[in-house]
Formats: sequence, structure tokens, C-alpha cells
Amino acid sequence: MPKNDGPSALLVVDVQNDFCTGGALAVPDGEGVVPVVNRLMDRFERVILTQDWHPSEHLSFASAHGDTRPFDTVSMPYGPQTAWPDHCVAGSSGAAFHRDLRTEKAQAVIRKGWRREIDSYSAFFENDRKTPTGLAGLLRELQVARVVLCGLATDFCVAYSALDARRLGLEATVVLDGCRAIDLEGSLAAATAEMGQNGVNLVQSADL
Ligand code: VGL
Ligand code: ZN
Repeated sequence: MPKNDGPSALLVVDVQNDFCTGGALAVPDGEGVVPVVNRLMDRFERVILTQDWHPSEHLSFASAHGDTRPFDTVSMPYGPQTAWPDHCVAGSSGAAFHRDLRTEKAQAVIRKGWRREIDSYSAFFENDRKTPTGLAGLLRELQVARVVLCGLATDFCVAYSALDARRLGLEATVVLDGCRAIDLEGSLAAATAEMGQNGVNLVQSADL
């Protein structure tokens, strides 16, 4: 397949064991993205992976907030934050990429959420919406004007990343069959609507 991708990059979000079946924050059929993502990788010269990468006792974990239960909302200095089960602890097997993901295709891996005090859904900015991960600078230097996103989860890390890409003036396309959603209290419908309103292209891999 020709690499007819112009100044674009494939951004593969958080295809990690903890988001797959049996993982600590399993997304329904999370591993279902792997064959789709692997096929997409052949079509891009530039492939960037992200990895959710938390210290133990990360403040996005319900366990760090007394009797808070997973999926409750906690208040953080930057605003409300969903409390998650402990997941993607840096260096753990849960934080590793799914074993069938073709990680060797990637030129860079962006790790996010590694500061104890701030969660990071987006691959570009942490949840305070200000602290950069470095991805914007990387793309700027590579002269990438268009990102194509896939991975986990559609309604959290993929959506936040796509919306930040638009905020940065990049063209953003989400490949929906290359994503799976958590869908917490309508979050998938809300994220899909917000992406549509902000000019994110929502496509199927067959349409690319
Ligand atoms: C994610 C919740 C917590 C994601 C990461 O990758 O969508 N969701 N951490
Ligand atoms: Zn996380």
C-alpha cells in the first residue's frame, strides 16, 4: 500500500493491556482495535504511540481518595476528575502495549499522566489543559499538519487528543472502527458530538 500520507501522522492512543479484556480498566472489546490499527500503520510514514503512564498513588485513582469509588467524580485543583480504578502503573504489565500491536512501526512514544497531581487524557495537554506533553512541539518540528487518530478510549483519550489537535490548528480525523469506548454516562455521545462540532472528521478505516 502506498504511503500517500502527505504531512500527516497516525496517532495510536493507549493500546495498552489495562484497557483490554482482563485489564484493570477494560474497555469493552478494547483489543478489537489491534488488527485495525496494525493495518492503518502500513499507510503512514509517521506513527506515534501514546501510553497512559501513571505513578502508583496517582490522583486519578479512586484508591488515592479515601472511600471514593471508581467512576465517582473527585474535585481536583483543575476541576472535576473521574476517579478510575488503579491502571497503567508505569512499568507494570498493565501499562505495556498489547502484545500484538506493531510497536516497531512507531517513531516515537509519548507517555502521559506521569505527574501524580494531574491526569492526562489528551496526548497533547494534561487535564489542567495547560501542561504540554511535548507532542505539539514534536509534530511542529516534523511539519505534520494532519493527525489521524485511533486507539482507546474513543470518548476519553482519543476524543481529548482530537479536540486538542483542532485547538492547535491541526486537521484531525478519528478512525472510529479503530477505537473502542468506555461510554460512562453518555460520554460517547457527548464526545462524538463535541468532536463533530469542532471539525474533527469521523470516519471508518475503509473510507480512508
Ligand atoms: C483513559 C481513563 C483513564 C483513556 C486513560 O486512555 O481513555 N481513560 N486513563
Ligand atoms: Zn489513565
